[in-house]
Amino acid sequence: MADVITVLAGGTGSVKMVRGLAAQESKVNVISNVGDNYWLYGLYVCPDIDTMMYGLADLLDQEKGWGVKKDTFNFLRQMEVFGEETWFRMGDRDAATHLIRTNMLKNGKNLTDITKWMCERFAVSVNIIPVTDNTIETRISTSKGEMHLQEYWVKYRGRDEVEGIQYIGAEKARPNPEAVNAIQNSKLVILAPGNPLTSIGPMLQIKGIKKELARAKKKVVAISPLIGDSSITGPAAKYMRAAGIEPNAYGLAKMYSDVCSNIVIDAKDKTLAKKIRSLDMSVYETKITMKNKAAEEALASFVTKQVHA
Ligand code: FO1
Repeated sequence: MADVITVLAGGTGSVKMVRGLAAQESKVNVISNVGDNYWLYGLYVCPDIDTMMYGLADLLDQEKGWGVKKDTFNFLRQMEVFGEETWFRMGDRDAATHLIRTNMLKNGKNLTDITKWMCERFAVSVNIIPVTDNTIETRISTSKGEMHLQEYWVKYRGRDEVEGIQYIGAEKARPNPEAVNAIQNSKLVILAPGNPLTSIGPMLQIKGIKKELARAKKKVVAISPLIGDSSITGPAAKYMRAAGIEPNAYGLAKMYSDVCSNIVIDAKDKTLAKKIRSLDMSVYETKITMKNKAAEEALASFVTKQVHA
């Protein structure tokens, strides 16, 4: 099998994982979540694609985990003058990405080709593939009603109890043929340490993707984004509880057990290993937090060298 690695990705943990892999592997594909894409001011924002692109181009605001570093917010300030809502902090340079993407979409290009073109402009050599060119929208139900993920998480700061998660459009979405090819032609497929419900979950709802992963299960490895019953960053544990999934590495393994035969968990979670093995999964233990570049590369190297897919 070709020496290619494919990562299903969404969010900042995924960026760290991919950066670590790209530092040592010659060919890395990223299949990106599109469920949190969001229309704002007539612009199409693709947070997971952009965070990955900026992260690999060394443009990412590392502190926030999204947006362009040292960006300015003049456009947003002017939108406020015009009476628009400004809870979604779109920076000026970031806005250029959304504007050009939206124009290209209006001119008939698809998200796959636009992303490829943008990666070239940003000199990103990792191949970022949107999981589908169709629309999927992750929506969150709360006691206050149901809303887009960005509204729940950014506008209302994830305050309310989550009652349910829906992936509108996922059922009918066609898998990106490039994503299917990438899964088939890789020696290893990694489910990145992203939120299992809102970053990786929407992609697993696409039948063609789930089927392809299930077929390739032996070479699929998930990296846990949790230590104990908490997420390393973000609200993964909260969404897992809401979906009735045990918020720990075992719950994650069970959720992924149809599509994955290997899981990397934190050494602190080693007491869960036996229970996870009962799901017919191989368990690998190491340090999964990635606080700096050395830690990103160490985890990537552990995964590529230790996981016997
Ligand atoms: N997250 C926030 O918490 N606040 C923001 O104002 C915000 C703006 C933003 C702009 C562009 C972009 O690509 C991402 C942005 N994010 C923001 C992150 C985003 O809401 C989510 O964290 C991701 O969708 C989760 O993967």
